[in-house]
Amino acid sequence: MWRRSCRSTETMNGTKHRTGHVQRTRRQYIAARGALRILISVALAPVASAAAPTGIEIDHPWCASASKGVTTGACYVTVRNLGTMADRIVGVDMDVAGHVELHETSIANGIMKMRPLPHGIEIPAGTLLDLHGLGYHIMLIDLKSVLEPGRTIEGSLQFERAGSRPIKFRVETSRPRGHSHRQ
Ligand SMILES: [Cu+2]
Repeated sequence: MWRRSCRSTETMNGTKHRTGHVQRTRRQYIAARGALRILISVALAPVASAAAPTGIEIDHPWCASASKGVTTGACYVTVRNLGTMADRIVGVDMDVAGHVELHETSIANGIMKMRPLPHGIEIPAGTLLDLHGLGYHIMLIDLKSVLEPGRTIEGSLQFERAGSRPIKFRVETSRPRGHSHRQ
């Protein structure tokens, strides 16, 4: 094991040294190209693994119903991270609204406040994130249509590691806890 790592270090140093020269023989050029190809495949490896299943499971995606004239809405989802590494929700896409944000609700001195979460929401490995239970919500701003109960709203959640996951939110009559997004 030690011998292998020692040898690979030597090879890397040797390649670095060769590519540092301006004038190279054809053989050296081919060797450098080969090294470059290996570097590219190493660089692509994390991207490939990010697209592979990461143990993210999505459960009960739903949006609160919103009648005609209402311009904002809220959607919720439960996410399980069954993987061995933390992941993070970094974005939400939903065509039903002009603008979509991840929000956190808090109540201070009896006044309800919402704040956007520009850095998303972390989901540590082996944990369950219930947006509804934690005071988080997906905020729909400038709703383009009525959210009638039973309707399916298509969208996607972007995860830092797991990538983009398509989601079908079902519109329900349940009201968001703590506050309403009705105006
Ligand atoms: Cu909000």
